[in-house]
Amino acid sequence: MNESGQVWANRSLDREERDFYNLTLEASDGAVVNPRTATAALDIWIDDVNDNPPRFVRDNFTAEEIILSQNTSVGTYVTQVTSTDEDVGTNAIPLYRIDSVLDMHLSSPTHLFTIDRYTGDVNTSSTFPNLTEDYYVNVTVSVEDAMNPDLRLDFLTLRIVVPFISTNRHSPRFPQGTVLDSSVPTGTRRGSLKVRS
Ligand SMILES: [Ca+2]
Ligand SMILES: [Ca+2]
Repeated sequence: MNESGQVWANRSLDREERDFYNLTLEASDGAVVNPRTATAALDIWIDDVNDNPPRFVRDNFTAEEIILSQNTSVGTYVTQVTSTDEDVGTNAIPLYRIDSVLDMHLSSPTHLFTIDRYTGDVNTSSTFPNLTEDYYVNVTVSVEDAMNPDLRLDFLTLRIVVPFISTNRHSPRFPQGTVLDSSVPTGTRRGSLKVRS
């Protein structure tokens, strides 16, 4: 503070570090003998600057696979991605997008999933193709700062697995030449009969 009462910051202030200061100001008449003083309180709140990008919360996704049924219908909820932003208010609004989709055949079935830009909800938007083996697809989503798209994007890859389940279309049958005889002698030991399906 200078002699005219103007208050200055000695260094840059960061709301994320500290958002409130309570200063006590003292004025003196400068008398050598019996100086008279007065005090006043000054509260200072630090406004936020949008200087932090949103970052994905990764705890649930770093190592886990999301397993979906082969018969999953269109519009099925898959998961919700979330993020944090050290800023506050409108400076902390995230926008989500699907950045890329890549399956095990190195094709890009972008039609399979959608993401809600505001909530981060991921849903299916198509049925899965007919499978002959387990199907793996990586869905990479991105998040950006809604009010400052120049800030760095963050990315998160969801690993989705659709297990192949064989349809059981054949009834079991006995091997050719098997003779079925219901007249089993008393005392015959319990055994087993192999069938093929
Ligand atoms: Ca800030
Ligand atoms: Ca921000």
